[in-house]
Amino acid sequence: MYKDLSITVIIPCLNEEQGIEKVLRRMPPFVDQVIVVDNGSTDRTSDVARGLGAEVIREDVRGYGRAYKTGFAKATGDIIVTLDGDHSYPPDAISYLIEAFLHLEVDFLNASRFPVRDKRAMSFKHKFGNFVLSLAMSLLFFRWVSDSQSGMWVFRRSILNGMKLESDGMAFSEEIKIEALRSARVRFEEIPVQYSSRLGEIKLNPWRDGFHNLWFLLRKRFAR
Ligand SMILES: Nc1nc2c(ncn2[C@@H]2O[C@H](COP(=O)(O)OP(=O)(O)O)[C@@H](O)[C@H]2O)c(=O)[nH]1
Ligand SMILES: [Mg+2]
Repeated sequence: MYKDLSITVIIPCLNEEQGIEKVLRRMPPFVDQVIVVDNGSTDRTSDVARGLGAEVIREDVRGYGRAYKTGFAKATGDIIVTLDGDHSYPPDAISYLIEAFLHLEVDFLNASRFPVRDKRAMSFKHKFGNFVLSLAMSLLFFRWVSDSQSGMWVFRRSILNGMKLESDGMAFSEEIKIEALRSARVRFEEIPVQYSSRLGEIKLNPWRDGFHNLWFLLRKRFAR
């Protein structure tokens, strides 16, 4: 519990045995429920996560977005916090983010990785791709968002009811922000966190996922 609010943390994982151990060891004690959603990892991700007290959910259909939707269905907290299992987003920042969430009186808080302080954390290609996608999303949805691809969010679980979340893949990250931005009931803000280099192997395919996410934005904006 954090100030009378129950907190659920959800972490999608695909072969993150190294990262998930560090993430879970640094999980703040006030977190009530930690859910790790695994889509068929072939390493020890599930065992490590279970050993460190997380609830491990198995989802047979692959995909970042699919993993989140499965996790949301099992979440019980008033507030949901998300992050990657690769130890690139700081679990130590969870209390800071919840404080900002309460202080700013919002319903969805996006943790922006920019400006990136750790030079090894993100390549120029990734920064550039991110900038293009964030600019496109900002123009299409009339609201400046500096990190449309961030995987760390804090939001009220109740806002999920009004959301139409269709992506099963990496585009899920921008889709949930768009759904938050579009809803008149949902107050949206963004603040920076420190981003560092991931442990283990990257699952994102920059060109494929980058173009797919751009196409997804256009469809989401213009498809009826
Ligand atoms: N459950 C699940 N997790 C995934 C899948 N693809 C990626 N992830 C996890 O989602 C997070 C984001 O992926 P990552 O490779 O770090 O992408 P990046 O942070 O955008 O560079 C990591 O914790 C991955 O392990 C998937 O298909 N299923
Ligand atoms: Mg990552």
